[in-house]
Amino acid sequence: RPDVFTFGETMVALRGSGPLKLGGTMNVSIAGAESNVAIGLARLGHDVRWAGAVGEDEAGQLVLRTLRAEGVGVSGASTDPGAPTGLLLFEPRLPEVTRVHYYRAGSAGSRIGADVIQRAFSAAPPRVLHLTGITPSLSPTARAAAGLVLQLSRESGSLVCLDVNFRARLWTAEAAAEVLREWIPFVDVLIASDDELPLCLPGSGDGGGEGSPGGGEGSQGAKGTTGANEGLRAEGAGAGMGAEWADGGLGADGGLARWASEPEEATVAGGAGACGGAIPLPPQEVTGDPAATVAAQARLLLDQGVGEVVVKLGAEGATAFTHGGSLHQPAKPVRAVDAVGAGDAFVAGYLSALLDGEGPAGRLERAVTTGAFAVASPGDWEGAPTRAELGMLGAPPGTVVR
Ligand code: KDG
Repeated sequence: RPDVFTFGETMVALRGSGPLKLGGTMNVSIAGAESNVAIGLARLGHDVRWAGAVGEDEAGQLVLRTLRAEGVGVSGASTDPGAPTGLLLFEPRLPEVTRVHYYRAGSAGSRIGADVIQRAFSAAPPRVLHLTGITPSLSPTARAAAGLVLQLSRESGSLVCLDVNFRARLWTAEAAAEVLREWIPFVDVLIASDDELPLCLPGSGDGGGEGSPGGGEGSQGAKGTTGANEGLRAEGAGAGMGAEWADGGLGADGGLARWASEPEEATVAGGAGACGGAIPLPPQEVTGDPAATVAAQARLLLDQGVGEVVVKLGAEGATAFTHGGSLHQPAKPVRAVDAVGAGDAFVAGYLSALLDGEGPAGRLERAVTTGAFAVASPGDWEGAPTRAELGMLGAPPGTVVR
């Protein structure tokens, strides 16, 4: 079995060094939350497969060539002659605030269909399926594909990891909540920032029962974006997460069996949230104490069947919750260069340690480390560490590795 299968939209990414309207030069690369995770895992030596669609264009070739060069399996990827590869512009506006401009409505990646994904998944069911909440926002077909692969994972015994990754520029909180709540019963490891948790909790009037995650086409899907969407993404320094399990409850085996009942990034400038916008849904259980609110929300999700809830708390670090207890780990301090992609790096580190059979502390430690590498390096995935490089973090300033 491959270690990890993931799918989603990967775009050409152009990164400037200041305000876009002033012109100047841009760096050309690729970006996509799921392929960022895939590259992070491949750098750490895992067998990881990515599926998704690119246009029949040079941009698509850049995506596939880069993923291949990084050791990510792309045999399940497809080419759509009828649509272009999507485009993403990153505009750094402040040291810790990056503005994102999407040109992806109607792109090849957004038109991905369930049949292609089913073939890619079924060719080699993985130990772990990794999905993000970006994919269902792209189109009804992308949403259906994700729903189908969730179902297939259950049938094949693959562990399911979901990173909420709410993107306010792509859909509304209400539309996201409708999908995420449907998916929650299929999720083993849920990763979310604290402000994303309410999107996953049962809303008033929900039946709460477990149905199919398929998501009928034509139901609330993507917002139907037209051309450019802009978003403010503020991700910060230090991917958080050492410390205390209330009782060591995550299951020391670190095994990949579905947990019977069993974790991005960083400081968020101005409290904007990892998704760059306020999420207007009210938390289901609000107390005067934010930490208690998060813990209560995480418990509700555990009650919904999630094995483990990993909550990213920006500069405060991250906390993982299970039925057995909770573990908080502070962020690793690094000099922030570009925090975009830190959450994906965090997921890659977390899953890598999980695949290695590490216990909760080890998973969080690696997640924090890979997240910190991303924050300290320009680009979405370029700074991802190899296994041999993991120990570099924390070396004293001026260290030269000879
Ligand atoms: O996490 C970083 C990615 O989210 C970003 O680089 C591109 O996938 C992306 C998106 O949709 O925002």
